[in-house]
Amino acid sequence: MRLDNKTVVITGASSGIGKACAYRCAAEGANLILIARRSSRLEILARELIEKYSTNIVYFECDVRYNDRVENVFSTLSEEWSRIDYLINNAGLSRGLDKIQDGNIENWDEMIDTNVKGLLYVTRTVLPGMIQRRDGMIVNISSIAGREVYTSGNVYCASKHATRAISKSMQLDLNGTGVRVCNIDPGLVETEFSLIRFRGDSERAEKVYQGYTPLSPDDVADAVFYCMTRPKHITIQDILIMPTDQASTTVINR
Ligand code: 8X3
Repeated sequence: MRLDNKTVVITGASSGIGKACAYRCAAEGANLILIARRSSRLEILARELIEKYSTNIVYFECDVRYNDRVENVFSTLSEEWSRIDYLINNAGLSRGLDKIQDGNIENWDEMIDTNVKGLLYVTRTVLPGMIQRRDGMIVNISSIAGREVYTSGNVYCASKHATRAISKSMQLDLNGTGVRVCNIDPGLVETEFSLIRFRGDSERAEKVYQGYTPLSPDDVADAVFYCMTRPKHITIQDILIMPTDQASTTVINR
């Protein structure tokens, strides 16, 4: 099954897992609505994908922390883009790795506002159309940190536990509507995740992925694509995808 004539929204599409999903969906024939904070990157990505796969793409600079901006993106979509088949809620980030007693309030706000509230805002905006058509799928990219906590992971882990709870809640609330919800929890994926967490400290960030083979963004995009292409009577509710060398958030064979 390909994604020909399907429209896919991807948040956090400018890098990492979001970008890999954009590549995979474009390769499979989907039309893409790409959303991220960094529009210069989206512009380059859109150009590459159009050149390579001749797919239809629109992109929007939008910080999902702000509901009015999210609503504005979707209200400006033309008729041909208004039927959204898939929403990949990927936008998310981590800031800092500090004990809770040393926590930085701005970091906490940014993680909770993006990972939890941003996901809710986009979902709330896209869902009515899916419910009306009795068709659609939401894929929430959460994390192993949504299942376990680790020292100094506190608020990031809390935000991902929330994502997981929201996925489960959506599965309950949307039961019978025809809308499917998949939750994907990756372990360590080599992306800009750690560079952003450590605010550009590349030496510290690189260490996170040394001495073992982490997941690649394409590995996760592959799992997302698997969920997206199941027949309509099947929902993959939950996937935990880990590097073979990672047994838990803290047990890694380096
Ligand atoms: C990222 C995985 O273990 O660094 O979501 O929190 S972890």
